[in-house]
Amino acid sequence: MTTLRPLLGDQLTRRISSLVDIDPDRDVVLMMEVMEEATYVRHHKQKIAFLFSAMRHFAADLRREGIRVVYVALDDPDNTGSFTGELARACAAVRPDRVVAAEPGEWRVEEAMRRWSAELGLPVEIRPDNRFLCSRAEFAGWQDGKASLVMEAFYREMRKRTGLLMEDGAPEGGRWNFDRENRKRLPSAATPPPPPDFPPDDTTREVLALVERRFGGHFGTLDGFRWAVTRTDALRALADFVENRLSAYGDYQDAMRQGGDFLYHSVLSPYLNSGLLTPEEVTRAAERAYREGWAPINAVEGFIRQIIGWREYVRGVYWARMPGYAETNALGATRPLPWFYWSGETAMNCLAQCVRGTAAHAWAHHIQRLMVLGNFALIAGIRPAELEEWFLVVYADAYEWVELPNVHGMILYADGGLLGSKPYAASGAYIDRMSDYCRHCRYDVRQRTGPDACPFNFLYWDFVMRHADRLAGNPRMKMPLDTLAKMSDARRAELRASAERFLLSDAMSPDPPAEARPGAGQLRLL
Ligand code: FAD
Ligand code: DLZ
Ligand code: SF4
Repeated sequence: MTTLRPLLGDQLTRRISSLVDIDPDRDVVLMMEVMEEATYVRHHKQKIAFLFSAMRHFAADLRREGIRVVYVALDDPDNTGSFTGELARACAAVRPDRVVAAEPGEWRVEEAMRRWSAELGLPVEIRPDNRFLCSRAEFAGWQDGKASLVMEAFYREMRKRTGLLMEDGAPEGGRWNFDRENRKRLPSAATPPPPPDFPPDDTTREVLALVERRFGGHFGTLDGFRWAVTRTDALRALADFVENRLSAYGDYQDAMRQGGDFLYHSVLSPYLNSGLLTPEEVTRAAERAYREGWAPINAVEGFIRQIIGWREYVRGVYWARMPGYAETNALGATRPLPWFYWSGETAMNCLAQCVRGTAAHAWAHHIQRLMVLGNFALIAGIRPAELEEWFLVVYADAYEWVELPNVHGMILYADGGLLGSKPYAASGAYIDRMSDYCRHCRYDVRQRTGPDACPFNFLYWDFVMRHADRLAGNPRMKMPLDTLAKMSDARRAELRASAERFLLSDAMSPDPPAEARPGAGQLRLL
């Protein structure tokens, strides 16, 4: 019996369920570079280049093992441009008895996969995606009947299940969570060692040229492409993080610095999400560092929580709540996304820095995504679908299963609090406390109203005023609501007027400036 095994671009692990029982003498693996996937949103150029190069290297590894691979390159003249079209073409050539695939990461693709059997007239088996520690079915069982889904409760279950950082059934260090220790400012003398660069080989250079040629107008730059594109190099990136940055990861997890794009973060998300690294090996490597005494508990617990807690949890929420999850807009946000999210051209230095880093690396660290890029969109009332598309486009680690719950739920509170217990809204004071961005900014973070006031300040209070009724019962919003209650009417009116002036100004325009529009020369995308 011949089995055709389609393998998607984010399933690049030899241990994926669709390959575990492969018969190299009869079976065929199908890998496809297709326009539909490259353009359903206009992904950052580095995201496309990273995946195409990693796919080509993975196909070469399979072939070295003696496995037959049908690899459809983007420029193949017969390429139909879609997974379904390419699967039909491969079926006509290979004539398999059946098709075996692993669950995809996105609802959109799974809908197409569910139609494959009828369209091809062949048995199609879709196996559980074993790149995660908690299956969709297990998560569905855990969340069943719960009105709100508390990540910390899920995380503790995962600690017990995996045995990570557990000692005789109790959490290592006597506590489940060391987050309180993980909010330090970065001292000016600290010099975080940068993550390693992996210079492009011939395959990557070919892909970079292809991407520039076919996707030159997409967001971002290919200059300085630094990603590992093989499992061997991804393992090197993991070892480098554990050796050089993990020990300070906890302390400075929430810190930001002008020009410091990576700080002590692992920068492993593109590898985890494409299959080059597994969550087991990454978390075990961190745990080993703790047991061998190179990294403290607050760093290792914090890092492991992101992976077996947040990562598994958001993926569980996505599959348990789709497709309805994407449709809600609990705060009724309708403002279009300002153009500066694409150009980086804004006088708000924190936002300019985060967009610049995103364009340069197709990556930004968590607190930049959460407290700068996300927080601004929340308090300015940006329409969820527009911000979701932006986050899906710009990051090399972005797939809908992880992007959507983070943006729709954690950032925008568009799910009405299913995922987060309160909106992550903050004024400029938070950004000032955790970074040096404000020192380089044209706005004054200490002023709350007027032309020089930091826009995060009046937008924050305007947000609290707009949603005061809805947030009134939330104990985590008590402090700002009490402060608001003590404010005079005149003060409130001033804050509202500053917010309104700013929101209606050119600074918030969703359109590129006239000189950057097509027809007025090259469209300026960073
Ligand atoms: P580290 O800080 O070193 O953390 C280790 C790992 O934990 C990460 O590699 C990642 O796999 C996992 N992780 C950490 N936080 C989260 C989280 N909130 N959700 C899921 N996994 C997490 N992460 C993505 O992988 N893809 C996305 O599209 C994505 N979009 C985000 C959008 C917003 C608005 C926010 C607030 C967060 C988003 N995240 C996303 C989570 C997080 O910001 C990134 O995983 C992290 O910045 C990746 O860098 P790192 O590998 O150095 O992470
Ligand atoms: C993101 C992406 C891109 C840009 N291109 C491809 C591709 O050409 N071929 C492919 O197999 N996968 C690609 N991907 C990743 C897919 O979008 C991803 O596998 C689906 O969204 C399912 O998670
Ligand atoms: Fe951002 Fe406000 Fe600080 Fe400027 S002053 S960097 S806008 S927080």
